[in-house]
Amino acid sequence: MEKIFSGIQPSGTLTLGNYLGAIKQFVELQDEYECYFCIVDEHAITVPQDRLKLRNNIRSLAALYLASGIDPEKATLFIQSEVPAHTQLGWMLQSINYVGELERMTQYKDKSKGKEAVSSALLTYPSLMAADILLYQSNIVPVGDDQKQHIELTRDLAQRFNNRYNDIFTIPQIRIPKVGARIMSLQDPTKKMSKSDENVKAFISMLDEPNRIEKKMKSAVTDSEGIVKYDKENKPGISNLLNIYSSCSGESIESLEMKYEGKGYGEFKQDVANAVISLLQPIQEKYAELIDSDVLDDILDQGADKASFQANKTLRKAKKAMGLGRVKKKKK
Ligand code: ATP
Ligand code: LTN
Repeated sequence: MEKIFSGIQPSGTLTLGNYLGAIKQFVELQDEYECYFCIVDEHAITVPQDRLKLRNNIRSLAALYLASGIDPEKATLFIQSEVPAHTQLGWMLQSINYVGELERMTQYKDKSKGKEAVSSALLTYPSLMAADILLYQSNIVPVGDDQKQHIELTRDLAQRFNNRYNDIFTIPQIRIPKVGARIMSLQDPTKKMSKSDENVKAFISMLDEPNRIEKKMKSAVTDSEGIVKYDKENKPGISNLLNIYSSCSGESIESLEMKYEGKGYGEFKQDVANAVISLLQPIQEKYAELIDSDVLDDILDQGADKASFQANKTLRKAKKAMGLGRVKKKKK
């Protein structure tokens, strides 16, 4: 069975962008592939985090994965820092990852821009991400559009390692959803919707209450033309809302354009809000049942065991290929 790996950072409450770009496809894929879904807490600490908030975000992310439909009978759900092989292979991959290629990563450029203290982990983040993926011999990595560059680097690193040492790693392929791959900020539709955005009006959290969702939709930036039409260049706000509506409801963008012909933005925005609310409500109900349950801990414990077993197999091979550690002498 082909393998899948993907991760989400516990750097805030998940947004509608995370759901439509990532989790929604994870749920669809778990029936056909051996899946590993990870809460990448070691990636989150590449920028400063408050320790109590981080703890809460980790647990909340685990509950949201499950509430969205990840089935622990089918997929392995675990926390990155509970499987030490990730940082171990991450370090080894740093030794073949060039500073020049790391400095070219747009995520690094964006997150370090204008900051006085930039951690070295923010720069070497892609080596750890490559380790995440390669440890499980993943064939496919489902992610949103923003992660393309990191996956390309992962492929380069796997090939470099295989050529230089031994053929250990499977070369993974990226999988980007056809709709919903890049949900934009509601306040600046030229920027992606991000859970760590300082302006809370810019994103819809998966845990936002219905009236909050309505308010955020109403204040979403659009244009003054008054025509509901998909045109990414000239109407980025409306195009983003159409994309959200289509991803939530399953209706095509063309049929939505027809439905709103001659109608104003007010009615359109209200309907987008309703589509988002009906998508999120059942997830929020399940989340409320899960968040304080001990079932969650059992699932994460089992997930860490299963993941460690697979990850350690690959780690042993990679260490041997690089010449790390020792070969024990046979006892006489
Ligand atoms: P941060 O704001 O902390 O950088 P983020 O919200 O960008 O986080 P990640 O944890 O980095 O989210 O990403 C988790 C997954 O969600 C990735 O597969 C990513 O591609 C996807 N994703 C993130 N934002 C969006 C978005 N706006 N549209 C579609 N997919 C997204
Ligand atoms: N870098 C990703 C999160 C991430 C990931 C991964 C995604 C860490 N490790 C492995 C896919 C596979 C992000 O910032 N969205």
